[in-house]
Amino acid sequence: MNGIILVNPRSAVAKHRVPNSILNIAASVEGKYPWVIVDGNREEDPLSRIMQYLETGGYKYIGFTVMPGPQLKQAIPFSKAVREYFPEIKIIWGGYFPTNQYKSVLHSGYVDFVINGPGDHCFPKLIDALDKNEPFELIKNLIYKSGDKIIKTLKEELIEQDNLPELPYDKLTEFYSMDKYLGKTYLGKKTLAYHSSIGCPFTCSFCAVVPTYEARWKAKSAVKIYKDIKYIKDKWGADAIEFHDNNFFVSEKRTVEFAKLILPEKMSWWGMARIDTMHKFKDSTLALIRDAGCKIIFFGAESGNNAILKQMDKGGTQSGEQIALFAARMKKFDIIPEYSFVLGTPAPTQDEVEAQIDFEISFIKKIKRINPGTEIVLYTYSPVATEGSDLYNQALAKGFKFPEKLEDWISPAWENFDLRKNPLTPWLTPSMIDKIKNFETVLNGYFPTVTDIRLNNFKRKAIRLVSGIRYNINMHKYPYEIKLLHRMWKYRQPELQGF
Ligand code: B12
Ligand code: SF4
Repeated sequence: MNGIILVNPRSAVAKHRVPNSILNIAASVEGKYPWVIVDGNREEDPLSRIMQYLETGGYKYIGFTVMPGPQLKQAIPFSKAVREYFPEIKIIWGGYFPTNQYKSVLHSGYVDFVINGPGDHCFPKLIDALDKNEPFELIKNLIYKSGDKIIKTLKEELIEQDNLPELPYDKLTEFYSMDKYLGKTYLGKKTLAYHSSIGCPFTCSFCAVVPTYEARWKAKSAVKIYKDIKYIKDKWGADAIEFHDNNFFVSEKRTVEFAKLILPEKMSWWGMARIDTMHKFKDSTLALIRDAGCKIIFFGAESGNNAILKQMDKGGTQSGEQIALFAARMKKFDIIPEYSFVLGTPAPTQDEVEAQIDFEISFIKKIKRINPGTEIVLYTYSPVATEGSDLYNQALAKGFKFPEKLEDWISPAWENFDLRKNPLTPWLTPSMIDKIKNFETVLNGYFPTVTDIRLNNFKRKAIRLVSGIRYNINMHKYPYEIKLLHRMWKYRQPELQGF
């Protein structure tokens, strides 16, 4: 039998989402090959489940979707185990991690193929070729090893998203109930994760989307998105939506069309955007999307310093001034801007690195004065392998190096790198990392995130009270009492848990 096992390694301890990555892949082979899903988020012992399937003899292929970070902790040992006990099974990895780190993945010896970006056409073609024992070398979006050499095939044009097959939601529920995929969040009681577009038209040099999509973007139409969401609302009761697109709001026209369609459904929603793009949106559009349920939008603010924005290749027209103006504009429309900042980019001297961190801290405080409702998410700059980008070249020149062995990625140091807790960039000293982390603790104490639904009013007030003096007199060092409260009340950090 030529069945396919599709694995979503564990990515979160709670708040599980519809596993869109492997669901898209399942859709690509639906009706052609038998497939099963193993969701590490929903299984006590996913490896046993995989082994049970393999022992039936009905499966010849296993595909893993892999993001950096926690998913590697299952993807690596599970792939190794499959190779050891079932060496004839073809192992295929797809997703952001293997696309960006294909060398260490293929050199591991236990991954046969990497899907380079979208797998919707590439995967079924590869399975057809393997199944019929035909050549696979001309299939686009594929990376594989031939002897010691790594071969990358041509990149495919982005696929028209409305032409993709329907996602097999009903079949997914034969494996796992939909209930636990529609979790309680700040937005609603049953939150659906939906992905309505791929790629992004920009080329920010710290962003993993760039090497995969090379400044291209393709989206589903507003009508298609609405139909899918309506189906899930009517069938399983979804009342809120998290749009997982890298850049949901690229087109004002599509946004308006979608907002008009979803408005009567009374659902809350969230998505990711660029400040300069949305700052160009008409007032009427911003008012409409708020009426239609858009409560909060995630923006990559990155830096208040225009020279750093340039260094990051942020593109477009974003500037420090615009970031501040836009925070004020969002307040007027009662939409919460969730601004993420990237601290710790390289500079010629240590003093300049440090001065830049100080600048961002005071800039963030300025944003909070303009619109205290702005949510702040802090990241330290962790290089991504965007070959040819200035920032990545600067990182390499200063001695930064990715691990060569796949297993090294699950060492505590590289896991922290993936979680953007400790970037392992030689120019960022431990005291600078402490400075960023301490500020983050005090900031999160004084402005607890609204997205933490477990934090009741009493806890919010208590943490705010304890953190107030420190925040206001800039005394961020050694914030042990705030850390203690955060630990005691299991404070949620969007920067570690996703969003
Ligand atoms: C949902 C999501 C999560 C969820 C996980 C959901 C789940 N599966 O349970 C949560 C919130 C837990 C999460 C966490 C993290 N995430 Co995340 N996440 C995403 C997000 C927004 C959507 C993924 C998705 O569903 N895409 C939709 C599908 C259809 O697209 P796709 O995954 O690219 O799949 C296509 C191809 O890649 C390929 N493919 C993918 N898998 C497979 C498998 C096979 C077998 C094949 C053949 C093909 C294939 O084919 C698919 C169809 O074309 C992406 C950004 C994005 N828009 O994709 C970030 C993203 C993948 N995450 C990222 C990161 C860094 C993280 C974190 C590690 C850190 C962080 N702070 O965010 C944390 C880890 C924390 C933790 N506890 O795990 C980065 C990866 C960057 C990088 N350097 O590679 C991304 C790209 C966001 C970003 N722009 O920075 N994440
Ligand atoms: S705009 Fe956002 S998604 Fe697009 S390249 Fe820049 S950081 Fe990445």
